[in-house]
Amino acid sequence: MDESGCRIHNRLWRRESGPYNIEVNVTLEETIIENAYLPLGGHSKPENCTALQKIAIVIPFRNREPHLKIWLYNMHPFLQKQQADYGIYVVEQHGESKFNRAKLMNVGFSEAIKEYDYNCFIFSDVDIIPMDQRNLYRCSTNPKHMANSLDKFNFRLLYQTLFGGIVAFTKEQFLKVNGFSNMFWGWGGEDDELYERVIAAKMKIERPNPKISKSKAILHVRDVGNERNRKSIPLIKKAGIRMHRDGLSSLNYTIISTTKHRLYTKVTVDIGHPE
Ligand code: UDH
Repeated sequence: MDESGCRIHNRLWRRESGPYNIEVNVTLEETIIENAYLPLGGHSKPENCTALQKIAIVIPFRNREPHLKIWLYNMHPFLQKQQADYGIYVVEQHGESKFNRAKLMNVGFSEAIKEYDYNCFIFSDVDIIPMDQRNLYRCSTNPKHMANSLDKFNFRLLYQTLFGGIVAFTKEQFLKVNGFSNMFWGWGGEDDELYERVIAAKMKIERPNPKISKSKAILHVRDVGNERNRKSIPLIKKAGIRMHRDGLSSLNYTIISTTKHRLYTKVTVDIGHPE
């Protein structure tokens, strides 16, 4: 897919692009004032062209308000400069059971497609913010790993199959792998399992040039309720065998509420607990 509808404008921002100052001392009030023209739900599209990609950004969430505020403050202008047609879905896990990042991503995908004709999905942690305006938040011919150059890892790829932090899938690519596994409770492994799905589905992964995809990861301690998952390795090994019965096709959840905030749509969901 290309962005022909917005080509002229893309050229304009390319010329003015470059390092980008991330603002971390922000209040939610300031963020709302800066973006007062946005319709409720945080959905924005370019005024003078039709973007071919309609992008849902899905953020897994629980108790990370300070990070969400910083993400929203920086990312709305960033995405608008890229002439993106995008909506923001913050998918909040209800209750106290172990955090399940991957299942929340599946819920975000399933809820977003009910609202708009999205054809690109960017699954992003709430605490990673791009440092360069040239880092295109778009889908590509292959699933794309976008968190390949983080400041906290000295802008290096930790290991070759790393697929965590931010990934972008077209709708077709995501359906082809049946989404994420629903079976990863606690921290770690679900991203490696998704990588195995991509390979099992005979796709490759792409990464942007690490000089351009430099991003800031906000440092934090491990969250309560997101302790390391010690059951992930056997699941990762059998990803290819399990993927067609564990994922979007087996997803069950109960929506507690869907709220259209000024800057994002918040979906609060009960996703159950580990078996
Ligand atoms: N999250 C919450 N609340 C929680 C836990 C996680 O909102 O209680 C969300 C949030 O969007 C966060 C994401 O889940 O950004 C990932 O969780 P994390 O921030 O704890 O993950 P971390 O920064 O990931 O530790 C680093 C991954 C690099 C190594 C990958 C190896 N597979």
